[in-house]
Amino acid sequence: MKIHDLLRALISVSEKGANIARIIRSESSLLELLVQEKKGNQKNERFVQDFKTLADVLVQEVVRYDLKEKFPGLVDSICGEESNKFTNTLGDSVIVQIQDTPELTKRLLCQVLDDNETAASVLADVIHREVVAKEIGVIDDQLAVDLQVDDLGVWIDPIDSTAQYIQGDVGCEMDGLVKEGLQCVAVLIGVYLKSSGLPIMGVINQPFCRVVNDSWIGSTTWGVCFRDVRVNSLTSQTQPDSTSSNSQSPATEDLPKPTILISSSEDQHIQEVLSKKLNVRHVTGAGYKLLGVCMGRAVAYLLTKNTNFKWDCCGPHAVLLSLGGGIVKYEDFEDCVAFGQTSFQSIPQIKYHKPDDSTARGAKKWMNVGGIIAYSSENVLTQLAEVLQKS
Ligand code: 2IP
Ligand code: CA
Repeated sequence: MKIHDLLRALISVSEKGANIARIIRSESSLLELLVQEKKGNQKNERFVQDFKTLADVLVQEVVRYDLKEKFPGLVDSICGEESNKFTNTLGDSVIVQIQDTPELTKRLLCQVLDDNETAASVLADVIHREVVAKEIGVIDDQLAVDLQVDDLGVWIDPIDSTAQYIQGDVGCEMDGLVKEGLQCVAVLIGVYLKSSGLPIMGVINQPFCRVVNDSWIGSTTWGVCFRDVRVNSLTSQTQPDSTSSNSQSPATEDLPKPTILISSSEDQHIQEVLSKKLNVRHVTGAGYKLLGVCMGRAVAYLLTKNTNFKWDCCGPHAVLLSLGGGIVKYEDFEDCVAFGQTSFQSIPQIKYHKPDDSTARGAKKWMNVGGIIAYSSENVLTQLAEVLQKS
């Protein structure tokens, strides 16, 4: 398999996932299911207590099914955020997997959707609809490099920012970023090497990027960082790094403060420290914050807590590496700062092949323990260290 074959497949399957996400919000029969909360008796004997879980699982399973069809060797190496096993209160289980025909998929969906034929049929139709990948064009030559299938692992976050997806508000943009809203939703797919644990390819698909004629238009960002191949969909659009020195630049005091993205649940003390030298913005969604850094709308995303996961970071991490940035563990960086280090190249990048905490169970097993710093270039770490050292 060549890099461009897998990349094309990731881009089209992410687009299929994005289509499912958009259709669920635009078809009234499905939207109704998405926003309704089943309570009390209504939950009894049902497989899907909340349709949002099914929406997540469907996107994940479509990605799994399509990749498996194209690259059978990948089948046991594709992992996602969600479990595809639905169990009702009577203890019966249904495994949601895409079937080989729309009719069979519809029949399976009917089981978990309480015989809602309309919803099952709309979903089966979009799941089996062919999506053609956007052309990745002239860079194909650079991407004609062989990959060893048995060394590849895939992480899928089918719908990142699920809460924003359900709420369905349109976020108001300021300097190219929204605080919250449908724009924060992302389908994230990352490929890593099992041998090194490092990401090599990633796709960030924003199903709800902007509204044109009352319809949502999506946007896809991708990147590859494998051996000496560094290619991405952004390079020509990336903003100049506001932290790099340039003799033509205005005096430092005239420069706007660089932007750093954080979660609204971030530790208060660190927020105060960062605010002294940086423009701190609360933005929802791990994937959306990482996309913001990739697009040059912020120089970094800092998270001190254990609240994000391998599937949140793997795809965007590959894009950042392709741009000369990266993602390291916040605690490792903090230690270097405490020791007065000024170079941060020795800090290992976050890895994706094994749990950070091998004793953890369930989703926690795949938590990024010790927080993260995602950065657009090495200079950003130096600048952040100065800010933290002075605190
Ligand atoms: C969530 C989602 C949240 C994010 C959290 C992720 O993923 O991206 O928005 O928290 O880290 O795990 P925050 O917005 O505070 O950064 P999901 O929606 O897939 O559960
Ligand atoms: Ca997520």
